[in-house]
Amino acid sequence: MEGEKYYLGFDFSTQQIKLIAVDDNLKVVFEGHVKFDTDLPEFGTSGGACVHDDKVTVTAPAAMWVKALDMLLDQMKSEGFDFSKVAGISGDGQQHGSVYWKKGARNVLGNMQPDKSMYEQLKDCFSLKDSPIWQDASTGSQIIQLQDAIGGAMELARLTGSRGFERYTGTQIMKIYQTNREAYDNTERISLISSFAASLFMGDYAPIDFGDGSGMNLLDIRNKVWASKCLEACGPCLGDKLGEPVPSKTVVGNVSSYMSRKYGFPSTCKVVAFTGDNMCSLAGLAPRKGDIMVSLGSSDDVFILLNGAKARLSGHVFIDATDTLPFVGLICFKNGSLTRENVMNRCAGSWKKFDEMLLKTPPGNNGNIGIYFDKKEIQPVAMGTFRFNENDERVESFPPEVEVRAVLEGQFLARLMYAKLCGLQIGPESRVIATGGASANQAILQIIADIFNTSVYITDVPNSAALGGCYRAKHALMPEGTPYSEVVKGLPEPTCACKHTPGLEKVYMPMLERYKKLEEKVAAM
Ligand code: XUL
Repeated sequence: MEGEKYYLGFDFSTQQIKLIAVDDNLKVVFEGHVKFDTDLPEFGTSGGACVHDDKVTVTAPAAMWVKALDMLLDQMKSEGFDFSKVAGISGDGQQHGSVYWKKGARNVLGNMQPDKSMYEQLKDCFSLKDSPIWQDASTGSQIIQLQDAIGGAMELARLTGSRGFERYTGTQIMKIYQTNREAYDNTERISLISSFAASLFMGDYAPIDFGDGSGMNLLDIRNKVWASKCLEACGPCLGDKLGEPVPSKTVVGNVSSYMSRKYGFPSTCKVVAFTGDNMCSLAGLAPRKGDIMVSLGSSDDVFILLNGAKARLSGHVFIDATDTLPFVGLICFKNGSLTRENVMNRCAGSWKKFDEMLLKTPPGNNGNIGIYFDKKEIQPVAMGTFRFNENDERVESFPPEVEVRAVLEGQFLARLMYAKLCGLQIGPESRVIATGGASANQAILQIIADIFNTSVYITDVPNSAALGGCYRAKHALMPEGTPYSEVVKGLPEPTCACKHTPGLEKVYMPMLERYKKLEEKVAAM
């Protein structure tokens, strides 16, 4: 292809499809989105999802995603986007969700006619109209069955990177096999939402990539093949229905003739494997080795790049989609900003006052430790507020200035403790990169720096998942062996927001040990 080239990144997230197009210098040249609830109200979703009567089954209609992509591409066309410049497409999907293509669907997918929409042609191609998504929590009994078949939760974590989780695809598939045998038998291919999205561009079944494949409890993450014991436990002939998984950097095919004829993509335009939203978002943030990504949102997420995968019952290990290091560790904490905000409202009334009150107590809070789980926490599985004095005795309340420090210190000691359990080693190269709403709060950043004993940087990359899709598309089209860092080298660097206070490790390291014991106590309560 001569002249200017574009790379497209599509983020099939829970609430919308977001698209970003960049040029060869990674400059954003076009953005678009379709929001499911408001742009496609006929599907009746709320936040892109349908919660069933039992409250734990959560699905989204697969046909809605097809219609949304039609709408987005039509919108790009009508706004004059020049599809002929697109050299590569990649993207991501909300993790764990699965799409069930019925027998004969491959044929329809490969022979779509440009005078009709994809929706018209594909809407009846799904053996299960409602795809389970990551918010589903209905597979408790299947988790027990899968873990029993593999030899326990720890063995499942060793093999696949995570113990059984309700949203993980393997047990979702097992549930469909057990409760809707007809749909299972009538399915010729099971895609993840990511590989389903890539399939729409290719006009054929795109393979599942290693990154998103690691969120299924089905992939042997060290040998990068389906774990046969897991497949057997979840459903008959499952390997055939899933197809072979591939590295995330794989060019899975060219765009379909439908895409070229209808929108004017060059027939040589490459489709690069789509991956999970978390891995793609990480690709958009372009971390370097040694970075600890701390996303401070309604939940807090900690991502670390790892050389090896340790088996643990908390957190998740995924295969890295950028090949910067072999693995990515992800630990998700349900009690993030909202919990901090509750304490702020109760004790200070404003963030300004909260910051002032924080200065009234020294780092280490004179030995007081608080654990605040307003919502049922993921690790440990516990709920409630637990306050301990310097003698590790449980107390009913703290003075307000102690409470404001306790919520932050408790939360970030937990983040550090679980990151270490996941394999985090802090060295001279390490830095914390903070993102998300609360990364604007300097006092919070200082506590993170002091607890992690390293500098904290901030970066603001809206739509990092869609951008990660663009960068990954470009990466896959570069000569074999080009490191990902080469693709993203021109991007703005995160800025240093604060340095750690020398000497405070003497306060926080013993406190981390105490926190660990107190949390164990809380988990056993
Ligand atoms: C990760 C997870 C969510 C979804 C939706 O394990 O379930 O982050 O990927 O964003």
